[in-house]
Amino acid sequence: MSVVKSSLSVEQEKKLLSLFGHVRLHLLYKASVHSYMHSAFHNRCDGQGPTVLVAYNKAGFVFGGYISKNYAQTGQVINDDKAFLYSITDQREKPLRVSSTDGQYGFTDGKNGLNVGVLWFLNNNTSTVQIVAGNSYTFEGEEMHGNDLQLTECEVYRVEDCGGILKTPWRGIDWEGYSSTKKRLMDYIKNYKPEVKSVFQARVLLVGPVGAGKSSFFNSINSVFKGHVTGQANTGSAGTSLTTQFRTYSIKAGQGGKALPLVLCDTMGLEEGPSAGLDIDDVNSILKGHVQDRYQFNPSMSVQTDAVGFCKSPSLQDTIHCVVYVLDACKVTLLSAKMVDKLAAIRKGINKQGVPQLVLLTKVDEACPLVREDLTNIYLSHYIERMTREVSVCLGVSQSCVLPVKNYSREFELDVHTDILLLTAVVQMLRYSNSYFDDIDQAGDQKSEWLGL
Ligand SMILES: Nc1nc2c(ncn2[C@@H]2O[C@H](COP(=O)(O)OP(=O)(O)OP(=O)(O)O)[C@@H](O)[C@H]2O)c(=O)[nH]1
Ligand SMILES: [Mg+2]
Repeated sequence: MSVVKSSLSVEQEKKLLSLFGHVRLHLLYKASVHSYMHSAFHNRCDGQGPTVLVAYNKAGFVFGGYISKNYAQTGQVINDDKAFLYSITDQREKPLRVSSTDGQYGFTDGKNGLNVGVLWFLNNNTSTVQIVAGNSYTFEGEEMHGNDLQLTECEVYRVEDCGGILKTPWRGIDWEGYSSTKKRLMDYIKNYKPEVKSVFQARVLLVGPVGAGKSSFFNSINSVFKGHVTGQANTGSAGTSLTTQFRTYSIKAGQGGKALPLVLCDTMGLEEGPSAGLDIDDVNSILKGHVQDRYQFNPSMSVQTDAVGFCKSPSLQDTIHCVVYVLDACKVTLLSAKMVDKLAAIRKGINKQGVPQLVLLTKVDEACPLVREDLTNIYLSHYIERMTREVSVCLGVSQSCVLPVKNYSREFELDVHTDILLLTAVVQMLRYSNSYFDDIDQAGDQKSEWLGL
């Protein structure tokens, strides 16, 4: 699975977004990857609801059209009074926006690409924009595209409405006294003691699709306790999992400080295919403590009992005390049926072992423009609230188990609001680990049998 990336620069994206309310853009189609063929475009863009076409030319113009209705290849002229053409250049501070002078004529829903007003993109399966007769959009060619109709790239994005700001937060947090909140959360973590004598550190397993932000979460927590942004675990974007070893990360409370009573276990990412990425048997072996630090996963084979790094007789300290599903908030609505089934099967196995489970919803900054502007909007964001609800339904956990966070990804310096969300998530992980220890305490000697140790 290759990663298709937007060609919009940060500045261009900002200008494009300024044409809408609170929306996020999801890239559906890119000509340099999927070709200029109509069929490639329609396969990816039909039935997707509101979309915006983004065309690029050598003259430096980014221009195209927004339509608020589905492409469906009806061959009809569609009444769309929200449709518009736009143009962005480095020279212009604000985008040019041209609405239809006649709402009756929004765009033509043909089989041969997209025709908004006089601009016909992908006509004849080529990168040349055709000018066709029609006067419902009025503009100067020089202003719209610099009279350069040869495209260097063409993309289509689904435009997703994020909703606005809620009147009351959907979850409470003390942003006001933020420095004392951060200290209180850090102290809780430093002073936490597992409720079972033989265990010194709660072991929390991070599982989730490739690129969801598992390794970044460890880096982020490590950064908070180090006092500056660090990148011990490799992170990034690749088609398959960047993390191929099982890693158990201990975190020190400051430079030269004591190890925290927490171990974050980072795994290879989950993939859709049956014999790709981490699988259900791997998760079971990890849960029971058989897999040691730096075990090298083989994506096409489950954990091998005779491999280096396989522990035959694990102790309670080696087992997993809390599982955290890590999911990208931007991709919640795009989780494939195969991935949902895989997660459900993993969850079933974990339920059997009685290990508490939480969900970490990452990349909230990318998912909601209001949160990107100001992280303290997180519990006021309609969109993030909706995503936490959707995730809870999808995985069958309660909404209170879903923890939205922003990992450190491109920053050099710490930010106190980012830290508070990250630390809040860790505190929940420790509390949930405690409920596992409570169960063990109550079960007494039966515990080994339960765990199958
Ligand atoms: N903006 C933003 N980017 C993030 C966030 N979390 C992770 N990223 C970025 O997402 C990409 C993937 O993150 P990783 O931490 O490598 O993901 P992973 O789950 O460990 O992926 P694999 O090891 O490949 O399974 C990286 O480029 C990160 O910088 C976040 O909260 N916000
Ligand atoms: Mg990773």
